[in-house]
Amino acid sequence: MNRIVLGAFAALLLAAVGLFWLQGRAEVEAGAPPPAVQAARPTGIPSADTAGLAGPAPPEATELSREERRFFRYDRDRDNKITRNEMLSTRTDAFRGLDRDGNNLLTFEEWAVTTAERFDGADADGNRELTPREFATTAPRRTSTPRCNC
Ligand SMILES: [Ca+2]
Ligand SMILES: [Ca+2]
Ligand SMILES: [Ca+2]
Repeated sequence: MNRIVLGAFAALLLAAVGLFWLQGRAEVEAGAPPPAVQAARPTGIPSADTAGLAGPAPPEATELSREERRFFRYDRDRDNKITRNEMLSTRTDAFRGLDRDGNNLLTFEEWAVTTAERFDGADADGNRELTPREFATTAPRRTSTPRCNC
């Protein structure tokens, strides 16, 4: 008899647990956020019908005239005026290249440095004179490719 009562009690207990479980699950589903809507994924390469459409023109810089480019080459501070120093500053690098001792004075030797170096290079015996043979080494080199007379 006890077994029957115990079995019935166990069956009622299992039914109660099952009912409780089902009810708890239903409450969780009711409080759950709505399922995310799956956006339709594009397939293949996107395309659009652009016939008859035109986009905005891309930006373009205004073209400077040849004279404006020449002017701005000298106008270093872009104040639309060329000072004497700005005009002469274009010659500074060339002057400094010749002023070997850096004293801001240009001697004849410094000014004629290319010719002086060519003489010194040609004077093989170092006697400060060039023979015709030594002088011949100062001739400009000819290019091996013939010039086109087109
Ligand atoms: Ca200026
Ligand atoms: Ca000097
Ligand atoms: Ca010589």
